[in-house]
Amino acid sequence: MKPLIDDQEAVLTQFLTDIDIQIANGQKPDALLVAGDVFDRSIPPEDAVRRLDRFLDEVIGRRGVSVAMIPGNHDSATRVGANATLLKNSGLRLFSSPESMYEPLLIKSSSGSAAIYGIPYLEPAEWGFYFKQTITSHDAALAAILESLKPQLTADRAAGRRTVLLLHAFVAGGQASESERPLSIGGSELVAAERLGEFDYVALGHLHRPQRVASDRIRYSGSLFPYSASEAGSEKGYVAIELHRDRDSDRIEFSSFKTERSLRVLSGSFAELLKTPSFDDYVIVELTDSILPFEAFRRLTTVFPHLLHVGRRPADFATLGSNQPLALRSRHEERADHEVIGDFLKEATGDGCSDEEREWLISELSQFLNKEKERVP
Ligand SMILES: [Mn+2]
Repeated sequence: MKPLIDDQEAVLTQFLTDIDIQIANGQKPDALLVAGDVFDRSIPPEDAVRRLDRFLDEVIGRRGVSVAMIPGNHDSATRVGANATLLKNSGLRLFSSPESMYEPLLIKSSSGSAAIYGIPYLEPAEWGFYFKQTITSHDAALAAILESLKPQLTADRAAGRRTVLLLHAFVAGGQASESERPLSIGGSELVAAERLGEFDYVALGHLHRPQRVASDRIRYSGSLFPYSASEAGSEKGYVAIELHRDRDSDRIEFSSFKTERSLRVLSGSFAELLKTPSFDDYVIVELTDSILPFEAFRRLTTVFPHLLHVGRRPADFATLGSNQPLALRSRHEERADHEVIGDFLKEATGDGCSDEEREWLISELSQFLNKEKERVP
C-alpha cells in the first residue's frame, strides 16, 4: 500500500500553494490555527514528526505566518508542547498547558487586532486538579476555563481586540463520524455551544467532517483526510477567517482541497472483490465472508492500491448484537456457557461445535468453575 502520509503531504503542499497565492495578492494571513489532533497517537511515528517540522518551517520560517496549535485527545499534550516556551518567540504558539491559556497570541494589523486563545485538550480530572475542584465532564471543565479567562476577555473587548479560541471538543450539535476516538468514557464528552458565543471565532478540532455548529463563527475545519467509511463523500479543506474592526465586514469561508482520489466503501465477498477492476480511489472494504480470509488486506491491495481498511460484515451478522430485543438477549443469559460459546462459534465461523469439541468445552468449563469456587470461599 502506498503510505497515506504521502497523500497527506500532497494536501499540505496544496495548502502552502494557497498561502502563496494569498501572499502574492497582498493578503498574507496573520496566523494558521491548528485545533488538533496534531498526530493520531501520543507517541507519533518519527516520519510524521519530521514532516510536521518541515511543514511548520514552510509556514513560519519561509512564509512568516505564525502558527497557533493545541493538542487533541489523540496527542500527548506534553510531547506536542515540547519546547513550547522557547518556541513562543519564534512564531509557533503551542497551547499545551493550562498556564499557556492565559497568554494569547496577539495579532496586530492595519485592519485591527485580535487575541488568539487556545485550550489544550486535557481530561476533565486533569482540569479538576488544575482548578482544585471536582470536574467530571468536559462541559464543566470548559465552564471553569472560560470563567477563569473572563477578566482577560473583558479587557480584550474594552481594548477593541477581536477574540478567537482554539478548542478540541465534541460541541453539542456536531455530527460525528466513525473514526474519532471517544473523548472520554461514559458520555461526558459533550460541551455546550452556548458557552462559546462570546468569541468572534471558535476554531474547533476533533470531528472529521467540516461543519458549523450553532453559528458560522463556531466551526470544525474537519480533518485533512478521510479516515473512516462514514467520511466517504465528505469534502476536506480549511476555513479562511478574516476579522475586521467592524464585525459586519468579517468573512468566514470554507475552501476545499482538490483531492486526486475520493473514498469509496465496497462490500462483497473476498472472491468477488478480487475480481473487481482495479481503481485508484481510497477504499474501505467490508467483507461478507464468514471467515476473514488469510492475508485479506495484503491480497486486496493488489486490486486496490489505496486500500485503507478491511472489515467484516457477514450477511447475517448482528443477530446477537446489542440492538436485539431485550427478551431475546435474556434468553441467551439463560443458556449454558458452552451453548453460548457454541453460538458464538457458529456466528463467527459458520459452523457450531462438533460433538467432540462440545464435550471438551463442557469438561474444561466445569473444571474452571470448580477451581473458581475453591478460590472464592
Ligand atoms: Mn480528536
